[in-house]
Amino acid sequence: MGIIKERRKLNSAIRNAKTIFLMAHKNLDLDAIGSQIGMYMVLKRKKKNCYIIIDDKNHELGVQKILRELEGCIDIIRSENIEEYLYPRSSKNLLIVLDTNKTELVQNKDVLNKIEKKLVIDHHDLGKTTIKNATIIDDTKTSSTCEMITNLIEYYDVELESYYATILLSGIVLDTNNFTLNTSAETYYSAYYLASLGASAKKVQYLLKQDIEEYTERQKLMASIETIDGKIAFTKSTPYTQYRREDLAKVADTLLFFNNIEASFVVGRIGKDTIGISARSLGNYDISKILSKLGGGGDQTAGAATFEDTTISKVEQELKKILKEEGE
Ligand SMILES: [Mn+2]
Repeated sequence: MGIIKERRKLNSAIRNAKTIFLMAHKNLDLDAIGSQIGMYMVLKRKKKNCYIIIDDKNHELGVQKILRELEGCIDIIRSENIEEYLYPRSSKNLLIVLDTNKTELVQNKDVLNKIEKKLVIDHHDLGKTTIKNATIIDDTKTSSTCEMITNLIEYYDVELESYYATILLSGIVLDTNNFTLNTSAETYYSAYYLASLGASAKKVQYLLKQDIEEYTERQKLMASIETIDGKIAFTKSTPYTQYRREDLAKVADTLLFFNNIEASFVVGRIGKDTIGISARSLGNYDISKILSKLGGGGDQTAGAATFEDTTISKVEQELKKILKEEGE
């Protein structure tokens, strides 16, 4: 309930704002879009002018379904048109950044300069690139940004249609991998609260449904898992298949489910000349420390790195060298 303790920060940020923009990270997922939509509902109830900024051109299936189903119900704008929506007095505009606190990860960095007053609501670790000059509500003990927003909805007794409750629940289900990661009693309580508002578990499963071809491609990565010191799971793709970053991340998530595995690293091609690593840990391995040695980043439990003009096997060698040093 960290966000409730810090509600004064939230209230003082929104009190004087006439127009509020909500922006999340690039490659929206259900926690990002869910927290934006939930926050939109909280702010509408407070009679604020409110816009959701989305620049992504492609969306994952669940996000795509939500945006299609909510077409016309919420005001979504692209960042390039933001000038049309800004309140004339610049001090009356507020930007709320959700589900990330990192400058380089937001939908569009320029927006950070166009709006002076900023509030970050997030559950990831802070770091060197955390957005500057912003009020920050960051609760790393919470499963998801959707859980934080659910706390607000309950606290302010916001009337929420069941469909919106379902969207928030889907964000929690996604970020906890079906209540298996980062799940506390409060996470279950939030799920209970959303269910009491009519959230549908069946509809959540519909939003989380995967594309069968993408699933098959990811399974290929599961065919060549090796373990390092019995605790680290490693896998890599063939040079010929191109994956999306989130596919590598999903495989890294899955690898943590195996007995004794404490950390996972997945290497694959993510662009014509780009190789990516996605990594996860249960907490005993510091992913950000390991990946920063390769020019990547993240936090204790999750991170990624990107390499240009190299090969999968070279990246594999470099990574394994660092893992060996860490293990010594
Ligand atoms: Mn999240």
